Amino acid sequence: MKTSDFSSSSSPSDRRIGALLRHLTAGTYFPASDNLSSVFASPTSGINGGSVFAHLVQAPEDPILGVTVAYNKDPSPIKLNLGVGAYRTEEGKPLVLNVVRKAEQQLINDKSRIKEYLPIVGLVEFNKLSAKLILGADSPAIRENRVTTVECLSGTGSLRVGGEFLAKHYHQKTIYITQPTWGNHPKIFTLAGLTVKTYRYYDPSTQGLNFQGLLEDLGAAPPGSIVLLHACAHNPTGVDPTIQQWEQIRKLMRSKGLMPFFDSAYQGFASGSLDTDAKPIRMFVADGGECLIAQSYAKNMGLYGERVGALSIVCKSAEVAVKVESQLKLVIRPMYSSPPIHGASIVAVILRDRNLFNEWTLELKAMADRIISMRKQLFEALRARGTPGDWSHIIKQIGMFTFTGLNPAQVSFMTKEYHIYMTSDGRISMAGLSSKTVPHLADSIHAAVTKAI
Ligand code: PLA
Repeated sequence: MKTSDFSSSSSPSDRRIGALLRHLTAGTYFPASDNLSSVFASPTSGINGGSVFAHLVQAPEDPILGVTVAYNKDPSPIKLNLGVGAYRTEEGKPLVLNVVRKAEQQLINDKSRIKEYLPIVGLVEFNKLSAKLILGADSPAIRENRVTTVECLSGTGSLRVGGEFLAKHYHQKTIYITQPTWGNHPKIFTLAGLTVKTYRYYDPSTQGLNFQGLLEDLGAAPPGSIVLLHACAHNPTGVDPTIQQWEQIRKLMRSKGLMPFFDSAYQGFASGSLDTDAKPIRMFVADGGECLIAQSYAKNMGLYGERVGALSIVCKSAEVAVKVESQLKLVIRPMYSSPPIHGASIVAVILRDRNLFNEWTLELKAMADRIISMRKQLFEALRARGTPGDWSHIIKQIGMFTFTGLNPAQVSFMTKEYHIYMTSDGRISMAGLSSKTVPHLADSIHAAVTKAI
């Protein structure tokens, strides 16, 4: 069929198609003289007329988010999702914080609010308040205008933007991440264009920190390398360095010019205090050196699906910070143009208002306390059952997760026999447990351990 076939046709739709084709053939899409019959006979050109994507293999589900997919398919009434780190109430329900509801109401009532695009860097007030929250209101770096903060798509987006920025503008392209770490870290940084290496962190024999190994590996890293540090509540191990150990890490890293990149996904969730959980970051900032910080409001404000977070880069001078921000904009603009407005507005309302802020800290503390109480209950339940092994790490570990030490076969047994869903590395989200479900989990762990799978 030729282009001209449409122009002589009488039906309005054919005439519209004819006009479209004349437009296309006159432009740069097709040479004007081209016979376009193949466009209509076979819109895409896979083998034997099949899909051009037919060769794709089925990709595996994400190791963490895929657990929820499997959980959703299970019809069992006793099923329990301890995979993804998402807070649940004692009733097993997702929680929207009261302060978040109040902030949203304020936003709805404010008729002057509009839905225009935000600037590339996001909501400016949110950025300022986020920097204050993580660095402290009295931070000299903020006072001296040495910090640039951009709103990003939650923690993940902040890590990705930071990674892309470093890959483009930092002289060292290798990032060291803890062994083990959150499963998305290596993917984020590899796709950002960095080379990912690991440093020793967790010692399975003590179920604690391998501090000696950590110091050795960071000591052997090429000068200037980037080092990813979990600010608090290490995922998946729940093992954090002590403040004294942090100080040693800081001294070593600064002496070798290693670049700290903090992932702060759980501020307030570890200790229940926003300031305590930010301490390691503030120690690094206090020495006047540079660093990057990725913040997430998913967990501490329960804003998971709003995708709200921030990337801060602490620089040596205000002059450098301005240039850094200009380059961050060049990273962000072609990636997603500008970030969403709603979540950042909620956070800004809460952080700017003293009463709402105080209410938030109480709700946050209540979440952290409930998780700590789940740790105690699970530990006690295993002790009561006489489950073989030392389970004291359940109460020693910090934050959302317990790294149980259960192996993949035991995890798969617990899923099959008890409908308990968790990641295959033996991590359980303590935030998904409740007093009602602790006995069921303890039974399943007991069975998995005593059956010696
Ligand atoms: N960094 C760490 C260490 C995390 O554990 C997570 C989330 C993020 C960043 C990113 O969170 P955000 O993008 O939602 O802000 N980890 C979860 C969820 C809670 C996930 O895997 O996406 C987890 O279950 O490990």
